[in-house]
Amino acid sequence: MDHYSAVHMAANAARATAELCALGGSLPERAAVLASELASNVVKHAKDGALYLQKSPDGTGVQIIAVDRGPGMADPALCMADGYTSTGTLGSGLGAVQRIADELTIRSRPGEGTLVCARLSAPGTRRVNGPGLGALLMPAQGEEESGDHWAMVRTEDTRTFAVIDGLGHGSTAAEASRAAVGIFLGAGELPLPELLESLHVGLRRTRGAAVALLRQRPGSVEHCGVGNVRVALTTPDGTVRRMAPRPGVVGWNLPAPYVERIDAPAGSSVVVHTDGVGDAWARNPSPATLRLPAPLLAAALAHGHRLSRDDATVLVSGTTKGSS
Ligand SMILES: [Mn+2]
Repeated sequence: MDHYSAVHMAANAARATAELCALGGSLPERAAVLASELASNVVKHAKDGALYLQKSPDGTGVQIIAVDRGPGMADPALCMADGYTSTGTLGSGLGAVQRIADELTIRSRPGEGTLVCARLSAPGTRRVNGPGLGALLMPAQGEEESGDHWAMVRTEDTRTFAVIDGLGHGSTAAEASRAAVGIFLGAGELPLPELLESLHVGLRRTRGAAVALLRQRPGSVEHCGVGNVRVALTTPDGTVRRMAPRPGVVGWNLPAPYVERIDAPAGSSVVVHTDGVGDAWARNPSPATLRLPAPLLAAALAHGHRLSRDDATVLVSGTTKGSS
């Protein structure tokens, strides 16, 4: 695709996504400008680049993620000053992106590429994403609808997540995972084993699903999962600790729910993904990858390890000292 049509398509898709996310006024147009600036950088300078346009994790707006393996920027802050041009024009346009976005997270490494997450929120919405929450959901190639879903219930210092992979893919899988989200949102403060039992009862008439439930508090994380949704805790010093689910299918055969609770040091992140993302990343990840802010770690895993024949969801929730 030529440069002009790729950028044009990105702008149109961003405008449409913003409208779907119920953003009004000038926001769809601002989303279009964000997407065209980011797409333009990817098309001009990068290889293996992509733009992901989705609802922000807290549902208050739209997020635009740009991923590439291009030349990278030595100094993203400098590139944001309008008028700055590096060799070529990599980074020009980022000044506009910074002015327009409500929240902007960028990491770039010369020779490796650039990750950008720009978010726009509806006016007056309490922004709860923060850089501490990242999520990407991608339907299998050729499917309109994802059979994966995820949801979050928050209280003051606790985040509870459900990540659901409806069996198979397409609309019947989506039916199971949507039902699970509905039940979860109404019961998200229950102890995790009871929550899993409720999901099991509620999914009996569906195809069933793999489900990971996580409860994240300052200093700790609990996991209760059945079926193949992968969960790991990553720390800034480069360790990855996996938390194992029980085999089974929620809605069909539920093993006795088992809760694993582990300490989560400050700066660690909970990483959850369905099997539409390969788990090879967890074997030998670079420390630079594990230090990425949550929205960008989600993007790097989703873009770099996606298996396009299945629905794919990646959720990353960071921890900060004493806060959620
Ligand atoms: Mn799957």
